[in-house]
Amino acid sequence: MEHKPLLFIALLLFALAGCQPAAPPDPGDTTAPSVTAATPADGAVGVSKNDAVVLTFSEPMDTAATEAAFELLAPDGTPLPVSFSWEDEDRRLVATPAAPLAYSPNASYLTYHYNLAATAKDPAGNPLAAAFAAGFSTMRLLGFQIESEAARDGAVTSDGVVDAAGASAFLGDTDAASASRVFFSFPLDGLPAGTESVVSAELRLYAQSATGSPDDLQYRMGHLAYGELDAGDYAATEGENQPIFPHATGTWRFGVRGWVASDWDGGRARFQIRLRSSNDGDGTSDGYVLNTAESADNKPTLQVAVYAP
Ligand SMILES: [Ca+2]
Ligand SMILES: [Ca+2]
Repeated sequence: MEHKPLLFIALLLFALAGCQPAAPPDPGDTTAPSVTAATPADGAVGVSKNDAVVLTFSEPMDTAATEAAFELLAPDGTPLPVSFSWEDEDRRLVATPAAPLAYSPNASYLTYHYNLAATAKDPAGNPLAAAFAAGFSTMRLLGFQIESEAARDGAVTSDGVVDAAGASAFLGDTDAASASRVFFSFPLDGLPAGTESVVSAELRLYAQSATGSPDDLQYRMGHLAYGELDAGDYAATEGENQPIFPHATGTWRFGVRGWVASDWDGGRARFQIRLRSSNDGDGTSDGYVLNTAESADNKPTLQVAVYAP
């Protein structure tokens, strides 16, 4: 008989220790939980393909019931598989799509929806005050034609002559020791704010005529940032440059996605290039006459497609 109180205390301690990890629902909680924040916000545009849906609640939630009440719907209404995680002591639900979201292949919006039914509840069993619903749109593929900047395109010769105002610019050699290089500059500040990536970029130049034997020379195109056009740009240090093989008058097309993307991603205001040639030393002028932005037609252009809001 004398041992009974000790045994009771031991059992009580054991029971308390066993109970501690699982806090029981608060029977006094009669307050319905609510959604206090949600991203992407209803009506958001330009959502990235890897973004998760995040719902923040006014109190910790019954995670199983809340996950069961959630759905993410594709633009055609098909439910999409998601994986769930919880943050802030079960007050914030992160629903990550199992596969990246799709982007619109044109200027139309692709709109996704997500819903949380009122069967979501807190641990005391109080259901959500009201069902929650929102819709958002992902990035769109948008195309732009950008014209070369008249004040920044033109020719610079090895003799230091700068011509930024002419309606044409000569690419080639001028005598045994001299040559002329051409420059083009395309502003990127017309691309939409929030542009996520440059999908494609094609440079279109127009050679209106040829001089001498242009095929006797080799040509290269270099990526550089020359700012305003001045005499020092003739020999300015360029980044990457690549051989080009024009071999005819008419429209020249060059894929320049990597260069334009690096300018955009680097926050630069414009995409600038220089074309130059070798000198065959025959003492006569050889090369091509290219249109500039001052030309009446067939202006130099950059055709760009981007993923943007
Ligand atoms: Ca010009
Ligand atoms: Ca020559």
